[in-house]
Amino acid sequence: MKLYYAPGACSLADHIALHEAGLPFDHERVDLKTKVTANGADYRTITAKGYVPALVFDDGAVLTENIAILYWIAEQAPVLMPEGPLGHARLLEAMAYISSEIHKNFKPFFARGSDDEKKAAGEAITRQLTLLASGMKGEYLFGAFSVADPFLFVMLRWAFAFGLGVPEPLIAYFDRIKARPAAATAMAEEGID
Ligand SMILES: N[C@@H](CCC(=O)N[C@@H](CS)C(=O)NCC(=O)O)C(=O)O
Repeated sequence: MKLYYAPGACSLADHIALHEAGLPFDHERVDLKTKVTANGADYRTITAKGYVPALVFDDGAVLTENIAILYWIAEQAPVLMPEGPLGHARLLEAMAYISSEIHKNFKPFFARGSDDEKKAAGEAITRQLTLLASGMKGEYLFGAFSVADPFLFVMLRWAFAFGLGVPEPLIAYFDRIKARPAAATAMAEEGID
């Protein structure tokens, strides 16, 4: 299978999770401006959505959306998700919050929003990160590392890059994930630090 990614984009979460799961996979970079992949393919022929991530299986099936890809990875490596039906629902709950609330709020920073839009979005992100931090069960969101953690890691990486307020527990949390071999490998493969 192959992960299509852009360096430091939300696809970094899937990239880290695939390494955490120990799954063999290839990866190919996508230029999000031109929609051309490193091998010269038109990315829109791989997924009409045109955005990363996309995971292409050996039989040609294409899976998109961070929540779906991260959940699929956790199904292959159940150690990466909290146990039981409620645990699985809690994982989806956390990833839905990261995707539809936090990720969405970064839009003004990536799409040249006004200063007012960035200020409001930045404050909302800090509130949302604080809420997640208050529910943390230990070293990671659910105590043990799960696929929701690399997703939050990417949001934190962006928050630091844009100078947003990050609550204290998530600063140590960020460093903890960054020190994991899977994160170091994925970031080296994407050429970012
Ligand atoms: N709902 C999608 C959103 C993915 C997304 O926004 N990807 C961004 C990078 S973080 C992207 O590829 N943007 C380029 C574009 O939309 O043209 C998901 O969660 O997978």
